[in-house]
Amino acid sequence: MIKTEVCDLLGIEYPIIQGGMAWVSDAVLAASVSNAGGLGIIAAGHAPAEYVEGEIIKAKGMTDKPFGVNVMLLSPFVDDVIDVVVKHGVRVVTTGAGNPGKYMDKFKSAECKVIPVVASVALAKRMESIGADAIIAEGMESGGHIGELTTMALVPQVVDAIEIPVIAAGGIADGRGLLAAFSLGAKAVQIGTRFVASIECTVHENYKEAILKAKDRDTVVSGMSTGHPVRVIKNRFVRELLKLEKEGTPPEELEKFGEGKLRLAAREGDVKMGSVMAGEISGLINEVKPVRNIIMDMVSQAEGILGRLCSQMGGDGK
Ligand code: TUI
Repeated sequence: MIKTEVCDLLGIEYPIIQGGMAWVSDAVLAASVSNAGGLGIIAAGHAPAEYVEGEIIKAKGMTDKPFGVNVMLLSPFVDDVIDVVVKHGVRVVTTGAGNPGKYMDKFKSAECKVIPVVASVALAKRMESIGADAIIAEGMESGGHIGELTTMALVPQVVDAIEIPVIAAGGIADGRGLLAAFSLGAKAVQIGTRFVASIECTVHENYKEAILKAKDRDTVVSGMSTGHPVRVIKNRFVRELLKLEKEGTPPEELEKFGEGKLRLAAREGDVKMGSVMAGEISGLINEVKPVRNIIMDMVSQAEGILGRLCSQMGGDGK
């Protein structure tokens, strides 16, 4: 029942796109999401092009359904990553942490759909004008690198400013969030944190545990002073980082302190001294579930709410 133009655009069954999370969104998670009817995404993060190429090949062996790659524009390997994406005929690219304008022609001539993540109306308009196929409007409830506006404020303003479909991201983990996103005018949602706490996600068990344990106020934003705000679950690492920031430590030193910390948490399971990037919605997530159940539960909860709302309004929803 919940089908939108984004499903047709991307050739997927449900309007649910998996977030491209560095060190988390690998071929296994992406193929699981695609096989369950959403759009799986492999995250390039800061990884070299050879890693991304390996994951693309692996995902092709695990699913016949479409999947995408998230290109993190701050990566030193961004040009090589894009060459690999184009070479392997990846159908969809999402971009993060910057303006993908200079790569647009390359994607377009490879018939690759481009869906930039934006945190402002201005960038959404610019992306539409240079040929983006859809836009992900990501609120600051999200984990990882974030903008300044909340999903509730950002999404309807982006929806009103552009014609192409808008995908809502940030703070969405169940059917209530999915339906709320539709109410704001979004045609799909991007889901990150909820998919980390899935059976198929290959991240270290300690990382999943940290999300399950987190309560409503357990995430914090570091990097406000350096212009690279990042939302993480509170731990010793971020307390030390925030202390250094408060003391006026130069940005290069702060960057050095943060280097390798996401990998440390996600792959090695050091959730005390690592960077546990996760969204504000972590407090809502209490169970590790199969990807398929996450998607089906979201869809059926949204349909149930919609049905009840319609009957409250006089039987046929009119
Ligand atoms: O990219 C993300 N989230 C991320 S990337 C990442 S990798 C990382 N690893 C270690 C340390 C720090 C980061 C972790 N999380 N989300 C997409 C996103 N893009 N959110 C916000 C934006 C954004 C912000 C400003 C996009 C464009 C923008 O402006 C660019 C411009 O030129 O106007």
